[in-house]
Amino acid sequence: MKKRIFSGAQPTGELHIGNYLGALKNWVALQDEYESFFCIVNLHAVTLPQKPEVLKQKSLDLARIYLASGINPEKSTVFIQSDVSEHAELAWILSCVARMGELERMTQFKDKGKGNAERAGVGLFTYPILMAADILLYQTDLVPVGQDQKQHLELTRDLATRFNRDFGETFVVPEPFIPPIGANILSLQEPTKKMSKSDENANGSIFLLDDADTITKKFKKAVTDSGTEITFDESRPAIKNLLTIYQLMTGKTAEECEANFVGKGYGHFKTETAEAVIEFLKPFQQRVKDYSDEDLREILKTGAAKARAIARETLTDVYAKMGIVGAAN
Ligand code: AQP
Repeated sequence: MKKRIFSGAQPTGELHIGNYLGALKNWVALQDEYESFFCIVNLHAVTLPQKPEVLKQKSLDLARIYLASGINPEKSTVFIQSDVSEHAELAWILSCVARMGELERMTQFKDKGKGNAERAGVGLFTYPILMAADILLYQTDLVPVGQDQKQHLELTRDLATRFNRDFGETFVVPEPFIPPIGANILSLQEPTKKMSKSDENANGSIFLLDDADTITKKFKKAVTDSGTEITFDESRPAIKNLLTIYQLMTGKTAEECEANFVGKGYGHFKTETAEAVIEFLKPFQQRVKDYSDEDLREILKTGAAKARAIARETLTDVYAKMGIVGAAN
């Protein structure tokens, strides 16, 4: 039997090359080896305010991005989170297993709640519990994510272990898969923080659907460090970030990348990196046009049916172990 992977992205804003390099690229690479579940996590999206019509369309658009990235619906199960209500049910159960103190330590809540816990939504606070439910429902072995999700994964493991200890062996305790390169692509404008969909400064992110002109302009405006050398130097995060993007887009080794820019200036480096990104995104942007909303709905319906069957099996086991048995069954 193949081992399982589960991962997802929120249908909020525009996906950027950080999402692709940190997550989607690895999903595509792993889907042959693993039984794969890729979810569009629209219940996570509403932890921050969303416009209903936009959220609806974005959910379909994200499915389109998954497929254009190379997710094959014949091999992988692609579905929308809200189509499988077991996610919300298990999240409730796990919220009775999690501790306040554990959630208070989550740095993403501190960032997204802007340090104002009084005003932040409760859903934003319990977001990692819903994420744990997403993963544990499918008895997931491996979770391919970017660096920013590592802490949430650790909480997922803790909740699974605690539940197994208290109620008997129920959940597979999942392992994270965080790529050695590309797990934390930084903003082009503020290279101390990650590239982000919700960044107010759009120049910080290269979106997967940006046109060539926009990409060129964003790289031209990218912040650099002092000095002139173009090397993978930890102490110069802006240059290291641009070089990492160049490396992942061209498939060159680190040595080849550094050698390529010996004696060249930042202007040349930015132009060549922009060109590499534009070239890389060209076929992807073409493939995005291949799927109609109708095609996507069919794929998502099939995916949800398959996901639901597995999710229900896990939840039935959880309820039985906890003695949650209604009069109807
Ligand atoms: N900058 C990044 N570098 C590498 N990986 C990243 N991921 C996100 N940002 C980077 C990974 O992309 C996957 C899907 O992310 P998400 O939709 O759950 O959104 P997020 O993690 O909250 O980050 P975003 O895309 O920047 O959105 P906002 O602005 O809403 O926070 C995840 O595996 C994530 O690790």
